[in-house]
Amino acid sequence: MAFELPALPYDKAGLAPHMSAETLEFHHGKHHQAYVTALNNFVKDKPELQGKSLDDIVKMSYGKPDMAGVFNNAGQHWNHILFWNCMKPKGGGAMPGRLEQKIAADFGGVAQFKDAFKTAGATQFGSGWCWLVVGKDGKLKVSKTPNGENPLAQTGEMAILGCDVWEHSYYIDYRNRRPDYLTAFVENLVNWEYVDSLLAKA
Ligand code: MN3
Repeated sequence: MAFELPALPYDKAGLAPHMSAETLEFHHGKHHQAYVTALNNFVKDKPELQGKSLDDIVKMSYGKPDMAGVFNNAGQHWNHILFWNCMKPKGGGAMPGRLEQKIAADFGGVAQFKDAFKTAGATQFGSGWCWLVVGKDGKLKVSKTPNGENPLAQTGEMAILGCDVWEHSYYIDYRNRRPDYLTAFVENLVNWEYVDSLLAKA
């Protein structure tokens, strides 16, 4: 069965003014769609990928030079599915209590976590992602990855929040001001209830 571009869980204009309908039109409708199309073309030509889940393809193609094209597109499909679900109209604001307590325990406070997350995104050189991850030791941590890589591929750990810092995610709305985009993401876009639901599953 072919992979499909998931519908956005909100209206294209629903994240404005922090993320415009034009950004979502290109980012979801063009960029994410292109990853899905390319992934399906690889799967069609590679019997060993057929019938595999997206998680399996991400893990089995990571770090293999002959599977680089497969990995880049599978990784980006995985990353964007999380990213769209991690945002909502009128996002940001207060976190559910369980999530806030866990973040306070592992980072020393919500403000410290937000600083660490934004710094990871701002210092990722070139294209990539920043993450809030449930580590193997059960503690939350922040990380960053280049291009289409993600914690699932690198360590098998579960990301419960991801922010795209490829230029296509912010250049229409923020031009070169990646830190401003990261602040808007954390303060006005994140769906903390969704992040909390992933923490509960981890
Ligand atoms: Mn993107």
